[in-house]
Amino acid sequence: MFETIVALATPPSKSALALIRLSGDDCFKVVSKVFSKDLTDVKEKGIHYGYILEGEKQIDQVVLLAYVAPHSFTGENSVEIISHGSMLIVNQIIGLLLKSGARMATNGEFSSRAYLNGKIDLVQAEAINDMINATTEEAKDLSMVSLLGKTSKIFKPIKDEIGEILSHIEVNIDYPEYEDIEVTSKEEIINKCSKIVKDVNKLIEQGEKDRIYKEGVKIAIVGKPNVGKSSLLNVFLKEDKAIVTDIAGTTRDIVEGEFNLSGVPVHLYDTAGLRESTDVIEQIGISKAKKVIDEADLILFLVDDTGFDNELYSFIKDKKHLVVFSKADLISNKEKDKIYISAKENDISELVNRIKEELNIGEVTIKPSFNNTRQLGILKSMVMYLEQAIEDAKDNQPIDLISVNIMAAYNSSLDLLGENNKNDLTDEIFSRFCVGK
Ligand SMILES: Nc1nc2c(ncn2[C@@H]2O[C@H](COP(=O)(O)OP(=O)(O)OP(=O)(O)O)[C@@H](O)[C@H]2O)c(=O)[nH]1
Ligand SMILES: [Mg+2]
Repeated sequence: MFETIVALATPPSKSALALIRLSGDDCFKVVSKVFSKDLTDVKEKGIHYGYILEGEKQIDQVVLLAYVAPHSFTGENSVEIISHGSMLIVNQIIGLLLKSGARMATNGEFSSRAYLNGKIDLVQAEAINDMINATTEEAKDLSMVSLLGKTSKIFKPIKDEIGEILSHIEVNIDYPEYEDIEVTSKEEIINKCSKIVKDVNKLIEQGEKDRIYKEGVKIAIVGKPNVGKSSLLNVFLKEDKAIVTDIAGTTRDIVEGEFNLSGVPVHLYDTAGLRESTDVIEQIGISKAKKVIDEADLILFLVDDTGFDNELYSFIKDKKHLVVFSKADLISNKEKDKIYISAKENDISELVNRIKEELNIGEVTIKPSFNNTRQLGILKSMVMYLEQAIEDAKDNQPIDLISVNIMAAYNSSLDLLGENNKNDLTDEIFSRFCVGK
């Protein structure tokens, strides 16, 4: 039996309307204590118009949606109250519901209940959070595919195939006297596992490609003072975010911005020009720049007509980078194959193309994919277990030893969709959700 939980599902600020949701077995009882209509015996879903009451006093005029278990998002009795969107009203209503027996929901608790009640699997639950956090249409579309259950669906045959191999192995272990079966089984194990490894590797490849649409990439602009780093950031962001002057050492702190590069959310960092400095503030800026360099997926190493600094370059050359020649409007003899930009003339098209090449950003095809760290980690461990099983089978190891790794792969496949015992790991996943979702 689940307690009745309550949370505001809309942003906690002034708006035309607000949506407060509740879920739990006693949900209708709790709500009836503060609503002008008695909903205790509600038998079917419906829309109710009325008042939230504190004793006799009308607190707000509301519309209330009642969902009867199991036909709700969580699979439990649920209510959505649409009130006027003043935080004063919202707090009053939630306060009354808490007094009537509800408790505040924790982050993601509604989704967690939907998962625990078997309404959605773990991949679908993760997709809900991804949908909410998506900043590009592509990221949102990829999440939608998983939310619809299509990603989980393409994985089910793989899970079933592993289960089937395991059941065959059990026959061998239970009836070892039939040697013939064992011989064919080992060959079969190798063939079947190899096919599954191939299928899972395809999923990994697809997921790795799609991952950047969801997670985004970090790009840092690095170089000597005054080479035009901040000017470049401003062109990318299409706003004058960073201060630009002709004084070397203008940027001290990291200036950050985000933009959409063909569907990939790019987190861009403008850094303090790197040089030996006795200025304490500048020194701090430079050490912050070094940290950003460490964490970046790609570095744009900016060079202007004052020349290429080998010492600085050696600092970034082992990281993924592009050498970019700035202030192209001042350069008359451009060399082939070099990347030129002019912030002054708003011309960064060549650089944009090279960034896309470097980060493998092309046209995204929206299809089912497992593209977050957890999912890809599980798929990779499945491959590892199955490859070990194949190797053991080739070495003619005893069948029960081979089965240990196949069993581990099977367990991983259950973890992927969250079909294994629902554990601490799932708590961790839901804790990243918003309250009210
Ligand atoms: N002609 C020309 N000048 C540019 C261009 N980009 C930047 N500048 C000039 O170069 C100077 C330095 O530009 P910033 O963008 O502040 O350079 P920075 O690398 O951020 O400098 P620090 O923050 O001091 O490290 C300014 O006077 C800019 O107007 C360009 O494309 N063409
Ligand atoms: Mg700057």
